[in-house]
Amino acid sequence: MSRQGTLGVAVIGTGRMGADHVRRINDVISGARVAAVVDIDAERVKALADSIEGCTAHTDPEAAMAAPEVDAVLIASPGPAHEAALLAAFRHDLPVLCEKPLTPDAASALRVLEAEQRLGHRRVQVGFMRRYDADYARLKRLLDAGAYGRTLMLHNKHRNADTPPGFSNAMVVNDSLVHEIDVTRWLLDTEITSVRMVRPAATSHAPEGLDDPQFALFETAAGQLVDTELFLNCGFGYQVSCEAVCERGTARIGDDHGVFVNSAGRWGGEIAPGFVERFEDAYDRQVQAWVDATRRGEVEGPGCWDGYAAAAVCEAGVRAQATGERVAVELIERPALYR
Ligand code: ISE
Repeated sequence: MSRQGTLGVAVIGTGRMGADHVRRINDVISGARVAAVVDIDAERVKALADSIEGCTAHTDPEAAMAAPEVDAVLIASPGPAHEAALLAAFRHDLPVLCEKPLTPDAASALRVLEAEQRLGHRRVQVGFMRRYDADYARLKRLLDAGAYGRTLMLHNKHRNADTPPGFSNAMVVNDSLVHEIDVTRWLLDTEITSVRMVRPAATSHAPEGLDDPQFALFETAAGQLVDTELFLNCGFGYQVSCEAVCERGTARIGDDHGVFVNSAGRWGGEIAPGFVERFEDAYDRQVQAWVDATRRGEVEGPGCWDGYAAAAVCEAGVRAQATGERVAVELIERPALYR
Protein backbone atom coordinates (compact mmCIF):
# COMPACT_ATOMS: atom_id res chain seq x y z
CA MET A 1 0.00 0.00 0.00
CA SER A 2 1.33 3.41 -0.96
CA ARG A 3 2.22 6.36 1.30
CA GLN A 4 2.27 5.09 4.91
CA GLY A 5 -0.53 2.59 4.59
CA THR A 6 -2.92 4.98 2.82
CA LEU A 7 -4.97 3.28 0.11
CA GLY A 8 -4.25 4.84 -3.31
CA VAL A 9 -7.54 4.90 -5.23
CA ALA A 10 -8.04 5.32 -8.98
CA VAL A 11 -11.44 6.94 -9.61
CA ILE A 12 -12.80 6.01 -13.03
CA GLY A 13 -15.35 8.48 -14.38
CA THR A 14 -15.41 12.01 -13.02
CA GLY A 15 -18.99 13.04 -13.80
CA ARG A 16 -21.52 13.78 -11.05
CA MET A 17 -20.99 10.69 -8.86
CA GLY A 18 -17.28 10.30 -9.66
CA ALA A 19 -16.49 13.92 -8.77
CA ASP A 20 -18.49 13.53 -5.55
CA HIS A 21 -16.48 10.40 -4.64
CA VAL A 22 -13.19 12.24 -5.36
CA ARG A 23 -14.28 14.97 -2.91
CA ARG A 24 -15.37 12.32 -0.39
CA ILE A 25 -12.06 10.42 -0.52
CA ASN A 26 -9.99 13.59 -0.31
CA ASP A 27 -11.97 15.56 2.27
CA VAL A 28 -14.36 13.32 4.21
CA ILE A 29 -13.18 9.78 4.83
CA SER A 30 -9.90 8.48 6.25
CA GLY A 31 -7.33 5.93 5.14
CA ALA A 32 -7.42 6.63 1.41
CA ARG A 33 -6.33 9.21 -1.14
CA VAL A 34 -7.12 9.78 -4.82
CA ALA A 35 -3.98 8.57 -6.62
CA ALA A 36 -5.37 8.66 -10.17
CA VAL A 37 -8.42 9.94 -12.02
CA VAL A 38 -9.75 8.68 -15.35
CA ASP A 39 -12.19 10.25 -17.80
CA ILE A 40 -12.71 10.27 -21.57
CA ASP A 41 -12.65 14.08 -21.32
CA ALA A 42 -8.84 14.62 -21.26
CA GLU A 43 -9.03 18.31 -20.35
CA ARG A 44 -11.47 17.83 -17.49
CA VAL A 45 -9.49 14.96 -16.00
CA LYS A 46 -6.19 16.85 -16.24
CA ALA A 47 -7.67 19.89 -14.51
CA LEU A 48 -9.01 17.66 -11.73
CA ALA A 49 -5.72 15.76 -11.27
CA ASP A 50 -3.78 19.05 -11.15
CA SER A 51 -5.92 20.13 -8.18
CA ILE A 52 -4.99 17.01 -6.14
CA GLU A 53 -1.48 16.45 -4.77
CA GLY A 54 0.25 13.38 -6.21
CA CYS A 55 -2.66 12.47 -8.51
CA THR A 56 -2.18 11.41 -12.14
CA ALA A 57 -4.66 11.92 -15.02
CA HIS A 58 -5.61 9.21 -17.52
CA THR A 59 -8.09 8.61 -20.33
CA ASP A 60 -7.52 4.82 -20.28
CA PRO A 61 -8.71 2.98 -17.12
CA GLU A 62 -6.13 0.22 -17.53
CA ALA A 63 -3.25 2.74 -17.62
CA ALA A 64 -4.47 4.13 -14.29
CA MET A 65 -4.69 0.61 -12.81
CA ALA A 66 -1.08 -0.02 -13.83
CA ALA A 67 0.14 3.19 -12.10
CA PRO A 68 2.46 2.31 -9.19
CA GLU A 69 0.55 4.25 -6.51
CA VAL A 70 -2.84 2.68 -7.32
CA ASP A 71 -4.00 0.02 -4.84
CA ALA A 72 -7.76 -0.01 -5.53
CA VAL A 73 -10.36 1.17 -8.05
CA LEU A 74 -13.62 3.08 -7.71
CA ILE A 75 -15.74 2.76 -10.87
CA ALA A 76 -18.16 5.64 -11.39
CA SER A 77 -18.29 5.73 -15.18
CA PRO A 78 -21.61 5.16 -17.04
CA GLY A 79 -23.02 1.62 -16.62
CA PRO A 80 -22.12 0.38 -20.16
CA ALA A 81 -18.40 1.02 -19.39
CA HIS A 82 -18.41 -1.03 -16.16
CA GLU A 83 -17.80 -4.51 -17.59
CA ALA A 84 -14.52 -3.54 -19.33
CA ALA A 85 -13.30 -1.66 -16.24
CA LEU A 86 -14.18 -4.58 -13.93
CA LEU A 87 -12.41 -7.12 -16.13
CA ALA A 88 -9.33 -4.85 -16.28
CA ALA A 89 -9.36 -4.56 -12.46
CA PHE A 90 -9.48 -8.37 -12.24
CA ARG A 91 -6.43 -8.59 -14.57
CA HIS A 92 -4.58 -6.37 -12.07
CA ASP A 93 -6.22 -8.21 -9.13
CA LEU A 94 -7.28 -4.88 -7.60
CA PRO A 95 -10.13 -4.37 -5.10
CA VAL A 96 -13.11 -2.50 -6.61
CA LEU A 97 -16.00 -0.37 -5.46
CA CYS A 98 -18.36 -0.29 -8.46
CA GLU A 99 -21.22 2.21 -8.60
CA LYS A 100 -24.57 0.59 -9.39
CA PRO A 101 -25.49 -0.96 -11.75
CA LEU A 102 -22.76 -3.62 -11.74
CA THR A 103 -23.42 -3.78 -15.51
CA PRO A 104 -26.53 -2.78 -17.51
CA ASP A 105 -27.87 -6.31 -18.21
CA ALA A 106 -27.88 -9.82 -16.76
CA ALA A 107 -25.70 -11.39 -19.50
CA SER A 108 -22.83 -8.95 -18.92
CA ALA A 109 -23.26 -9.20 -15.12
CA LEU A 110 -22.96 -12.97 -15.48
CA ARG A 111 -19.70 -12.57 -17.44
CA VAL A 112 -18.32 -10.44 -14.57
CA LEU A 113 -19.52 -13.01 -12.02
CA GLU A 114 -17.75 -15.78 -13.95
CA ALA A 115 -14.53 -13.74 -14.27
CA GLU A 116 -14.47 -13.08 -10.52
CA GLN A 117 -14.93 -16.80 -9.87
CA ARG A 118 -11.99 -17.57 -12.19
CA LEU A 119 -9.96 -15.13 -10.06
CA GLY A 120 -10.88 -17.37 -7.13
CA HIS A 121 -11.72 -14.66 -4.60
CA ARG A 122 -14.21 -11.81 -4.24
CA ARG A 123 -12.86 -8.43 -5.29
CA VAL A 124 -15.97 -6.28 -5.83
CA GLN A 125 -18.28 -4.25 -3.61
CA VAL A 126 -21.29 -2.86 -5.52
CA GLY A 127 -22.49 0.66 -4.70
CA PHE A 128 -25.94 -0.15 -3.32
CA MET A 129 -25.54 2.68 -0.82
CA ARG A 130 -28.95 2.37 0.85
CA ARG A 131 -27.54 -0.57 2.83
CA TYR A 132 -25.31 2.03 4.57
CA ASP A 133 -28.13 4.49 5.36
CA ALA A 134 -28.70 4.68 9.13
CA ASP A 135 -32.50 4.28 8.83
CA TYR A 136 -32.37 1.32 6.47
CA ALA A 137 -29.68 -0.31 8.63
CA ARG A 138 -31.92 0.11 11.72
CA LEU A 139 -34.88 -1.42 9.88
CA LYS A 140 -32.69 -4.33 8.77
CA ARG A 141 -31.59 -4.97 12.37
CA LEU A 142 -35.22 -4.91 13.58
CA LEU A 143 -36.38 -7.35 10.92
CA ASP A 144 -33.40 -9.66 11.43
CA ALA A 145 -34.07 -9.72 15.17
CA GLY A 146 -37.65 -10.80 14.42
CA ALA A 147 -38.97 -7.96 16.62
CA TYR A 148 -42.39 -8.05 14.92
CA GLY A 149 -42.44 -11.61 13.62
CA ARG A 150 -42.13 -12.64 9.98
CA THR A 151 -42.19 -9.89 7.33
CA LEU A 152 -45.17 -10.33 5.02
CA MET A 153 -45.01 -7.22 2.80
CA LEU A 154 -42.94 -4.13 2.02
CA HIS A 155 -44.45 -0.86 0.79
CA ASN A 156 -41.85 1.42 -0.81
CA LYS A 157 -42.07 4.97 -2.13
CA HIS A 158 -39.39 6.37 -4.42
CA ARG A 159 -39.96 9.96 -5.49
CA ASN A 160 -37.60 12.30 -7.36
CA ALA A 161 -38.30 16.01 -7.93
CA ASP A 162 -37.57 15.53 -11.64
CA THR A 163 -35.66 13.39 -14.11
CA PRO A 164 -32.52 14.36 -16.04
CA PRO A 165 -32.80 14.80 -19.85
CA GLY A 166 -33.10 11.52 -21.75
CA PHE A 167 -34.50 9.52 -18.80
CA SER A 168 -36.39 6.59 -20.36
CA ASN A 169 -38.95 4.05 -19.15
CA ALA A 170 -36.19 1.40 -18.99
CA MET A 171 -34.20 3.75 -16.71
CA VAL A 172 -37.14 3.90 -14.30
CA VAL A 173 -36.35 0.22 -13.66
CA ASN A 174 -32.57 0.11 -14.23
CA ASP A 175 -31.62 3.36 -12.45
CA SER A 176 -34.36 3.95 -9.88
CA LEU A 177 -36.25 0.72 -9.07
CA VAL A 178 -32.91 -1.12 -8.89
CA HIS A 179 -32.50 0.35 -5.39
CA GLU A 180 -35.79 -1.21 -4.17
CA ILE A 181 -34.72 -4.45 -5.85
CA ASP A 182 -31.54 -4.51 -3.77
CA VAL A 183 -33.30 -3.31 -0.60
CA THR A 184 -35.91 -6.05 -0.97
CA ARG A 185 -33.34 -8.84 -1.45
CA TRP A 186 -31.23 -7.49 1.43
CA LEU A 187 -33.97 -6.68 3.98
CA LEU A 188 -35.86 -9.92 3.38
CA ASP A 189 -32.77 -12.06 2.72
CA THR A 190 -34.41 -13.82 -0.21
CA GLU A 191 -34.62 -13.61 -4.00
CA ILE A 192 -37.28 -11.81 -6.04
CA THR A 193 -39.07 -14.35 -8.23
CA SER A 194 -41.40 -12.18 -10.35
CA VAL A 195 -42.11 -8.58 -11.34
CA ARG A 196 -45.24 -6.75 -12.54
CA MET A 197 -45.22 -3.11 -13.66
CA VAL A 198 -48.43 -1.04 -13.66
CA ARG A 199 -48.99 2.51 -14.92
CA PRO A 200 -51.53 4.73 -13.17
CA ALA A 201 -52.81 8.04 -14.60
CA ALA A 202 -49.76 9.99 -15.85
CA THR A 203 -48.57 13.33 -14.55
CA SER A 204 -48.48 16.11 -17.13
CA HIS A 205 -45.10 17.15 -15.69
CA ALA A 206 -43.14 14.18 -17.05
CA PRO A 207 -41.10 14.67 -20.23
CA GLU A 208 -42.46 13.31 -23.53
CA GLY A 209 -42.03 9.52 -23.78
CA LEU A 210 -41.66 8.85 -20.03
CA ASP A 211 -44.55 7.16 -18.19
CA ASP A 212 -44.65 8.65 -14.71
CA PRO A 213 -45.61 7.49 -12.10
CA GLN A 214 -45.15 3.73 -12.35
CA PHE A 215 -45.92 1.02 -9.83
CA ALA A 216 -43.90 -2.18 -9.35
CA LEU A 217 -45.00 -5.38 -7.66
CA PHE A 218 -42.49 -8.11 -6.69
CA GLU A 219 -43.08 -11.59 -5.35
CA THR A 220 -40.28 -13.20 -3.36
CA ALA A 221 -39.15 -16.81 -2.99
CA ALA A 222 -40.53 -16.69 0.56
CA GLY A 223 -43.98 -15.64 -0.74
CA GLN A 224 -43.84 -11.98 0.38
CA LEU A 225 -45.32 -9.15 -1.73
CA VAL A 226 -43.38 -5.91 -2.25
CA ASP A 227 -44.82 -2.82 -3.91
CA THR A 228 -43.02 0.34 -4.99
CA GLU A 229 -44.43 3.65 -6.14
CA LEU A 230 -41.99 5.33 -8.52
CA PHE A 231 -42.91 8.99 -9.03
CA LEU A 232 -39.88 10.58 -10.63
CA ASN A 233 -41.28 14.00 -11.55
CA CYS A 234 -43.20 14.68 -8.35
CA GLY A 235 -41.87 18.24 -8.32
CA PHE A 236 -41.55 18.71 -4.56
CA GLY A 237 -38.24 17.00 -3.71
CA TYR A 238 -36.58 13.65 -3.08
CA GLN A 239 -38.44 11.15 -0.90
CA VAL A 240 -37.68 7.52 -0.23
CA SER A 241 -39.54 5.44 2.33
CA CYS A 242 -40.03 1.80 3.21
CA GLU A 243 -42.67 0.20 5.42
CA ALA A 244 -42.34 -3.41 6.50
CA VAL A 245 -45.59 -5.15 7.43
CA CYS A 246 -44.91 -8.02 9.81
CA GLU A 247 -47.04 -10.54 11.68
CA ARG A 248 -47.11 -8.48 14.89
CA GLY A 249 -46.51 -4.91 13.76
CA THR A 250 -45.18 -2.58 11.12
CA ALA A 251 -41.97 -0.53 10.88
CA ARG A 252 -41.47 2.44 8.55
CA ILE A 253 -38.44 4.55 7.70
CA GLY A 254 -37.87 7.60 5.53
CA ASP A 255 -40.72 9.92 6.52
CA ASP A 256 -38.93 12.46 8.63
CA HIS A 257 -35.42 12.90 7.35
CA GLY A 258 -33.89 16.13 8.69
CA VAL A 259 -35.14 18.87 11.02
CA PHE A 260 -38.76 18.98 12.22
CA VAL A 261 -40.09 22.51 12.78
CA ASN A 262 -43.05 24.00 14.73
CA SER A 263 -43.61 27.67 13.86
CA ALA A 264 -46.33 30.23 13.15
CA GLY A 265 -49.16 27.78 13.75
CA ARG A 266 -47.77 25.13 11.42
CA TRP A 267 -45.62 22.00 11.78
CA GLY A 268 -43.36 20.43 9.21
CA GLY A 269 -39.86 19.86 7.92
CA GLU A 270 -37.69 19.95 4.87
CA ILE A 271 -37.60 17.51 1.98
CA ALA A 272 -34.14 16.75 0.57
CA PRO A 273 -33.74 18.13 -2.96
CA GLY A 274 -32.01 15.04 -4.38
CA PHE A 275 -30.40 11.68 -3.70
CA VAL A 276 -26.89 13.10 -3.20
CA GLU A 277 -28.19 15.13 -0.23
CA ARG A 278 -30.61 12.49 1.12
CA PHE A 279 -28.03 9.72 1.04
CA GLU A 280 -24.90 11.81 1.74
CA ASP A 281 -24.14 9.96 5.01
CA ALA A 282 -24.83 6.59 3.37
CA TYR A 283 -22.36 7.37 0.56
CA ASP A 284 -19.73 8.43 3.14
CA ARG A 285 -20.23 5.28 5.22
CA GLN A 286 -20.24 3.07 2.13
CA VAL A 287 -16.89 4.40 0.87
CA GLN A 288 -15.36 4.34 4.38
CA ALA A 289 -16.50 0.73 4.87
CA TRP A 290 -14.94 -0.22 1.50
CA VAL A 291 -11.64 1.50 2.35
CA ASP A 292 -11.51 -0.07 5.84
CA ALA A 293 -12.29 -3.58 4.55
CA THR A 294 -9.81 -3.22 1.68
CA ARG A 295 -7.02 -2.11 4.06
CA ARG A 296 -7.73 -5.22 6.14
CA GLY A 297 -7.52 -7.32 2.95
CA GLU A 298 -11.24 -8.18 3.10
CA VAL A 299 -14.32 -7.69 0.91
CA GLU A 300 -17.65 -6.75 2.49
CA GLY A 301 -21.10 -5.52 1.54
CA PRO A 302 -23.09 -6.18 -1.61
CA GLY A 303 -21.00 -8.02 -4.21
CA CYS A 304 -21.12 -9.36 -7.76
CA TRP A 305 -23.89 -11.85 -6.90
CA ASP A 306 -26.09 -8.98 -5.69
CA GLY A 307 -25.22 -6.97 -8.82
CA TYR A 308 -26.09 -9.92 -11.07
CA ALA A 309 -29.35 -10.74 -9.22
CA ALA A 310 -30.42 -7.09 -9.40
CA ALA A 311 -29.65 -7.03 -13.15
CA ALA A 312 -31.76 -10.18 -13.67
CA VAL A 313 -34.72 -8.61 -11.81
CA CYS A 314 -34.29 -5.38 -13.82
CA GLU A 315 -34.43 -7.36 -17.05
CA ALA A 316 -37.71 -8.96 -15.93
CA GLY A 317 -38.94 -5.47 -14.92
CA VAL A 318 -38.25 -3.96 -18.34
CA ARG A 319 -40.05 -6.90 -20.01
CA ALA A 320 -42.95 -6.46 -17.59
CA GLN A 321 -43.21 -2.78 -18.60
CA ALA A 322 -43.64 -3.85 -22.24
CA THR A 323 -46.16 -6.64 -21.65
CA GLY A 324 -48.04 -5.48 -18.56
CA GLU A 325 -47.82 -9.13 -17.45
CA ARG A 326 -46.23 -10.80 -14.44
CA VAL A 327 -42.70 -11.78 -15.59
CA ALA A 328 -40.70 -14.50 -13.83
CA VAL A 329 -37.08 -13.70 -12.88
CA GLU A 330 -34.47 -16.09 -14.29
CA LEU A 331 -31.44 -16.63 -12.02
CA ILE A 332 -28.60 -19.13 -12.18
CA GLU A 333 -27.91 -21.17 -9.06
CA ARG A 334 -25.87 -19.16 -6.56
CA PRO A 335 -22.17 -20.12 -7.00
CA ALA A 336 -20.17 -21.33 -4.00
CA LEU A 337 -18.04 -18.14 -3.89
CA TYR A 338 -21.15 -16.12 -2.96
CA ARG A 339 -22.80 -18.41 -0.42
C1 ISE B 1 -30.37 7.70 -9.71
O1 ISE B 1 -29.51 7.09 -10.67
C2 ISE B 1 -30.14 7.08 -8.36
O2 ISE B 1 -29.35 6.20 -8.16
C3 ISE B 1 -31.04 7.60 -7.30
O3 ISE B 1 -30.78 7.01 -6.07
C4 ISE B 1 -32.48 7.38 -7.73
O4 ISE B 1 -33.34 7.90 -6.75
C5 ISE B 1 -32.76 8.05 -9.05
O5 ISE B 1 -34.11 7.82 -9.41
C6 ISE B 1 -31.82 7.51 -10.12
O6 ISE B 1 -32.05 8.18 -11.33
